[in-house]
Amino acid sequence: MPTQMLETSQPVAWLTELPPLGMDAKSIVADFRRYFSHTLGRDRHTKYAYYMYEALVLTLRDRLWERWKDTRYAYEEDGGVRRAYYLSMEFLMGRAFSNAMLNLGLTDPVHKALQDMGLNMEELAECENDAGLGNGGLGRLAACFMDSCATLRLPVVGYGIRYAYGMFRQRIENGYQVEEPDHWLRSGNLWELERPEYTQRVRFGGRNEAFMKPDGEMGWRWIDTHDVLAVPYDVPIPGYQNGTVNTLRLWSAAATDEFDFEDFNAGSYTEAVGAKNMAENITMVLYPNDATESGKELRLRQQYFLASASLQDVLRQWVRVHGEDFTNFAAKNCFQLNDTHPTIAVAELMRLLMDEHAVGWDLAWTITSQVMAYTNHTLLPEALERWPVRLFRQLLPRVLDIIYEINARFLAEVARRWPGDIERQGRMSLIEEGYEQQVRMAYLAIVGSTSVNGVAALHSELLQQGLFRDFYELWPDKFNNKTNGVTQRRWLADCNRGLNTLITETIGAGWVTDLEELRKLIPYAKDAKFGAKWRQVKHDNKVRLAALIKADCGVEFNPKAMFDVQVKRMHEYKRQLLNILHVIHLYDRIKRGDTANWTPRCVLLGGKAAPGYYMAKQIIKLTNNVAKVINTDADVGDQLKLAFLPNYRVSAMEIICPGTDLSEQISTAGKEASGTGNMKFMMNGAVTIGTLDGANIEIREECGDENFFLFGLTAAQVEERRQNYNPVAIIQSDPDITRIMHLLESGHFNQFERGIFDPILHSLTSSHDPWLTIADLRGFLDAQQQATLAYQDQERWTRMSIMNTATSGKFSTDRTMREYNAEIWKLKPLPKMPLA
Ligand code: 26Q
Repeated sequence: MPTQMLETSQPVAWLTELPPLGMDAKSIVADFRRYFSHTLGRDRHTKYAYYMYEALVLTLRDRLWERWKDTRYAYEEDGGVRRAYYLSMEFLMGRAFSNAMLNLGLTDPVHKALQDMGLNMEELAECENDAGLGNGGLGRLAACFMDSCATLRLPVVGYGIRYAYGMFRQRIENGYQVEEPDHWLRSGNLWELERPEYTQRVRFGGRNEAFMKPDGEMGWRWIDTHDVLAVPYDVPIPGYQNGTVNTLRLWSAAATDEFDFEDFNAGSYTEAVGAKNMAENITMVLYPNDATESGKELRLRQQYFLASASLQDVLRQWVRVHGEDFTNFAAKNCFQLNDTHPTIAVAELMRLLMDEHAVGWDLAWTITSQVMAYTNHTLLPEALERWPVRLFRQLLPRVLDIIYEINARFLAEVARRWPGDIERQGRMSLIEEGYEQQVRMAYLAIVGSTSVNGVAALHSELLQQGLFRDFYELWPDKFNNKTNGVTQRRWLADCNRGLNTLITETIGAGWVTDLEELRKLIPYAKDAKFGAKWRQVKHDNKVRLAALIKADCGVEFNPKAMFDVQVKRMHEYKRQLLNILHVIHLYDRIKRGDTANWTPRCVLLGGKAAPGYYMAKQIIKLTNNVAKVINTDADVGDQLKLAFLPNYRVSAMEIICPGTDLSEQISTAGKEASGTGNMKFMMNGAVTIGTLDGANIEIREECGDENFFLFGLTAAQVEERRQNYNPVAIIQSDPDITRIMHLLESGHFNQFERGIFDPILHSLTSSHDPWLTIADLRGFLDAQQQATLAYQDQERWTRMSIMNTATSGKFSTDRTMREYNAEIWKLKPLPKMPLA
């Protein structure tokens, strides 16, 4: 880490201000050649595409770097512009290469440059590992938000963790999921810039000590701590062809120097190195659960590490400009908490302001509760984060004291509002009593924030009426909805080049930054010539997807068949099982010769199961076993195929969603907060078969009932049905369902693996099945039949497909970010940049 400060050598302007780099093919070729030979030292004997990729990235990177600096300077104007910080344990960025090219406006010049050099773009792009620093929806949402903020020129900084191992890689062995570590940094990461000069120190352990402050008040010191360094790595986030490059700052843990000194001086070299390991463990691995991993100490360390390092970083920048005067802090800063994971920031900001910056409780609380905003992403009560008080006391004693004080003051407010309502105080307390006391992180987030939002209309409504009802009664104005979105740059313009070209030829390119413009396609839905071109693009995308499936699953998908896709994390509430039951039904029909007027289908599933989630893993196994039976049965042939794509990830979705006809969004109503895969499919012209859950409701509102296959109980009906649910009666009274269940129970899909699917069968037939799979099965089979009929009429299907794309404008994160900004952040867009 650099320590020597500049004294006599000052960086004068001409030293750091360079003339703009060329944005044409010729300049790119020149830089590429120089990087390849001079920087990388490669020659004509090179055998690895990676070095070509590296030379190209270095070329692109220079062009990012120069815009990045301009953006940083713009942030500093007028003593610093008001900023928002997006705090998230996950940023599921995927690949950066193609996106950087698109957003820099270099796609065509680089294409030409590579052509001139005789190189293949796809081959080079394949060299990049996905940055898989997230589990699924919540992490990818953060990534889409970053793209939209940069495109809207909003001064937003992302703060996250630079995990050495991202989301595990999934292999399938004998039908079962096997997890492998994702060492994504092995060959380095050209997209990041280490910034050791902004290292922060994060404390753990130790104890609280009281002392008398000069003014006679009592103060607290947190002493005997074990400290860890947080080293930032900055990742550039380019806006779409606007010269703005925002920052994603990812923290990596490192041992402090004194860590080593103490132990080295005691003569224990190995213990010292061991201790170093302990510190650096903090950012070693992403927790692969997309629900809470209860009570894991390392996870709490990660959360505090992110919150503390990020807040200290912001306070450092504040103090550098404003000194220790915090009166304007809330006017210039706000923090969006991506779920409860970084919520400890509420207590940590209180601690830093009071203990490190001598601010009194009242001002510290005014600031904190004005700058924090909380987004909830789940309705499953069991997924609400709770941490044992014992763990807090041991790891973060000073922070725990502050949480207790926040709680005491909060409960006094509750008592003032509802005098004598002890039960309500117990319900609303930040501390859950019981066998083991727990901190309720969601309640800490609500109490400490100025805004609480859900991620789709239904979800926000259910939060207010259910999970957070008491809080909604107390503070109705805090609660609001911000329906999710996805960025159309990655999820249409870049991943679906064919459709991009067709759309742009037809209605111009305005949709890339204003997705509502896709509505201009509506008149073309009835245009036969346009429809034929639309079908051709979809066909080409299906050919590409089929090649991926052939390569990774060994299964042949015929592009003429309907491509029916469900890719997402494996979860019982998402009901991949319901999908499999339909596939078994189709298989059963084929075997019975009930195939008059048949429409061939290729069904694709993909998704990771949390390593400890037994049922989710069994569902993967079932999918693979059913696939094997179907795909090897000569009677079935091309009429039906089933494949499970291993290692579902961002870069796979970029090939999957353009080639999908039918998008499966079939969660139990009231369980999927929003969903965002549903939006990617819609944008790429897939038609949805789905329940009235999450953002499906809004998708259907936008595209129209006639362009959506609806089935299933509503959220309200689901709650009612639980009271008297008898799946066995449903099975017995419906011959189709009887046969499906019989095939499963007879062991037809597990001939030599007796009993392995018993737990699945048991859950399906239990009157306590929380996901009510059998209750929705009849409706699902009927809706699937409707989809089949619609697909047989290719003109009709094409109209539905076009209408889905044409009405997907609402689901751009540009819209989502505008809403966050208008109602929560209130940021002024940065001025137009010189190098747009
Ligand atoms: C928490 C504590 C300890 C370990 C792990 C976790 C953890 C990690 C990830 C808990 C939850 C997650 C991820 C949740 C998630 O992805 N939720 C999804 O968020 C999307 C974006 O809002 C929604 O569209 C989905 O409906 C929602 O399921």
